[in-house]
Amino acid sequence: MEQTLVLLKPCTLQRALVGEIINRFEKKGLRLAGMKMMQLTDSILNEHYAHLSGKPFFQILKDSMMSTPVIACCLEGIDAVRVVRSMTGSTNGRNADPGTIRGDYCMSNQQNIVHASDSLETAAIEIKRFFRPEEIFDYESSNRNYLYALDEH
Ligand code: IDP
Ligand code: MG
Repeated sequence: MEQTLVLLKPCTLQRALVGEIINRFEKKGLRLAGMKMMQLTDSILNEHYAHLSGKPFFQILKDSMMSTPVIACCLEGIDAVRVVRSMTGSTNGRNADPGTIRGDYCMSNQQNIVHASDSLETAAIEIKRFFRPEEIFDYESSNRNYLYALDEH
């Protein structure tokens, strides 16, 4: 099973969409392996958004991500990284396809509801960045044989 990291951004808490977004992932069949509220810091955001450090919006992005706590989720499933990215949609909510989270819930390029890991390698790094090992849970799920066929495990 793959694991991927999702952050529910401050805009999602402010707009009271936390339950609705988590509901989408749950309904899809992704399993929560970890979830917590946390206040992000400049240093974790410098790491997390290092690929954007030269961009003019870098500071605004970091300030926005620190404006309230976020909800960090570790989601698990077969092909979870790709599935969650496709449910998330394009970065800019105005361009994201209807039916995706960003396409359905936002109008912004930056206040775009969720962060989602973009590759298996990134997901492993990001889960470690936001969770301690004991905060990720491997528990029995009774519906596994109904979420997946026996030969998909
Ligand atoms: P992603 O979240 O779709 O993976 P990235 O390029 O990794 O997109 O950018 C990380 C975050 O930085 C985006 O989710 C968004 O909040 C913000 N961002 C990216 N590009 C822009 C931009 O051109 N203007 C403003 N904010 C941006
Ligand atoms: Mg990204």
